[in-house]
Amino acid sequence: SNITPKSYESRMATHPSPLARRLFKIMVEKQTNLCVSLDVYSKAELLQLVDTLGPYVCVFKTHVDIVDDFSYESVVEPLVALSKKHNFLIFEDRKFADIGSTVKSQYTSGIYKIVRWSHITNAHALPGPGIIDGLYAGAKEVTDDERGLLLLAEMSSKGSLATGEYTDKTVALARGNTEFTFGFIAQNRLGEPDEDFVIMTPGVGLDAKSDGLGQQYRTVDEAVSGGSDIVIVGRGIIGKGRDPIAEAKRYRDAGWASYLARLK
Ligand code: 5IU
Repeated sequence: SNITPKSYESRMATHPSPLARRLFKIMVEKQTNLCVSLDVYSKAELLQLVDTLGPYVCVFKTHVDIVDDFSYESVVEPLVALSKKHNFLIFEDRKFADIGSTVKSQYTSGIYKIVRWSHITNAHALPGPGIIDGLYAGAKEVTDDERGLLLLAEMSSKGSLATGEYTDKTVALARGNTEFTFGFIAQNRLGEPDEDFVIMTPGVGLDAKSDGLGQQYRTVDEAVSGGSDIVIVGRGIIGKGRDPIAEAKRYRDAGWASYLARLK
């Protein structure tokens, strides 16, 4: 759809998902639509990046299963404390893909217990509506806090199979529970003009076009003018040889400028 999304402020008042309303509030207060992706191996590095970049982001995206020295007490507890200190949401990029019963267990149990601390998570639409039902049941069972799910409607990687009819059917699935399924990981705005799905977009970089392993980068402005609400940036900010604070400011400023331009 080429309809321009409304302001974050107005969507903060009307979105069907409590989690999305909380997210828009943070974005408006901090004037940022930047999500930093933290694919790092050590908990010390993870927590240090979160504390220094916290002021510039609305969301941190994690892959806690790649942290070599992970423990719940030494990673999750300080991460949750930092989310309160800096007012951001946590997005564990778990990409669930199994049947409802299994994903419910994966979301709530094991060493990660994702639902307890991650405000946002994501899932493939491949298994059908049971995957949403399972995750929603897990959230309701474990916590009274707001939780939200993003479906993977499109991917940034070269040759992705999530296109066309698959993407359309993913959008249709999300309509079944918009209180929980508040948006998509996607490269473009999705849904009808009268619907409000939050679009979070990976594959954003201002310096590189690709990474040699299938990742494809677009600029911040390409993403936001195409309907992205939140840009997800990893190595462009925390990659080897970069100054993470300087880069976070650069991407935050670029993201907010593109958002303001889109409103005009
Ligand atoms: N990620 C993508 N593309 C996608 C999806 C997830 O890059 O389509 I779905 C993840 C992978 C990585 C982050 O954790 O987003 C992007 O990191 P870089 O900005 O370093 O490429």
